[in-house]
Amino acid sequence: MSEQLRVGVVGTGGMGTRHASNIDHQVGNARLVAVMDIDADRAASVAEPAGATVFADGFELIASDTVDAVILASPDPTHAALASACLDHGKHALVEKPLATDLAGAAAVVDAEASLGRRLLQVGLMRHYDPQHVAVRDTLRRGEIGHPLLFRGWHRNPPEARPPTSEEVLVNSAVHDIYSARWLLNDEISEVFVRGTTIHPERTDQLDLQLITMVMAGGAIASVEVNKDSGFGYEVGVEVSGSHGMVTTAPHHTPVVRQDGAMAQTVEPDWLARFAEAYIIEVRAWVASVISGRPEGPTAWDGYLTLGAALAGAESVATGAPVAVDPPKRPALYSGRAK
Ligand code: ISE
Repeated sequence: MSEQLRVGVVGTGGMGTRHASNIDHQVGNARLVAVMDIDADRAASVAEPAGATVFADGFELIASDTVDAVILASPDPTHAALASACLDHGKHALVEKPLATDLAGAAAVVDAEASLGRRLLQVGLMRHYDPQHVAVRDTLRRGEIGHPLLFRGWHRNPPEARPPTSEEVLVNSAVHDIYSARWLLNDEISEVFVRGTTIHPERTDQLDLQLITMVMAGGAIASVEVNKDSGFGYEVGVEVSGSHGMVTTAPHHTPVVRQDGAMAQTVEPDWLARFAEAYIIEVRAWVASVISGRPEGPTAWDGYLTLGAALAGAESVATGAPVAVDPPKRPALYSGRAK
């Protein structure tokens, strides 16, 4: 490996562009050497400032011996095949969530990595690096509020150009909250129940405001509100009630202005603004872990389990009933939980 980790980015939508820019400007021991996007002009505009090479094909970028490690930020349905290709080439990858869009795809990635016997993949569940979430985790791990009993999450989004299906709300968005519940409660999900409603009456089959309730194996309970068209911007937070108190993420990063008999605070417009710091911390930690050979952060197994719970949620939407989650045994490779 060269002195600086040579990173290639596949997919230059909002997220891939942010990762590429963070590699280029925020990480001293890495540089952006390759970029691929289905839109060649978009790829060129991201590659050009860094002097990176544009590839026409993601698999070619992964195979190239000019690339040490890869960030996968292409559309969700492409993640599993590209992650598998990284494993085939023995390359580390930061794979944006979800790991796959179907459970068989996620299982194939996990099986391939487990049979390699070493962790090459980290999944981009970036709340793991968000200082506000980390502060909640630290409070919980210090035992300050006793043992955790109830997790509450809220995840309110700006509208998207193409409104998501009910399943996409779970697989693309709620996977973050499912990960947060597992990570912060330090437990696994045993049951999922989802009720949804629609913000726009014409979209009767698209439940874009969902209330997800989960039962954890150890008996704690969790609820998450996912709203895909909040009408006011972006907002994510968590709150945990324990046997001796409660901990809540601090509110928005923006200042509160008092003026003319009113108090106002700007709401962040989207996740790129809200989690800007977390994305930098995440990519720095990923680069450091690749260089040191000590993997960290959310694993492919986390990607598999969060997707499994999200798909159980989709089944619950379809059947109107709670759905039990019963994952296979944790492979030995993933024996230590992400802290
Ligand atoms: C998006 O893909 C993300 O990952 C954001 O963090 C999330 O808030 C949003 O709902 C997703 O669509």
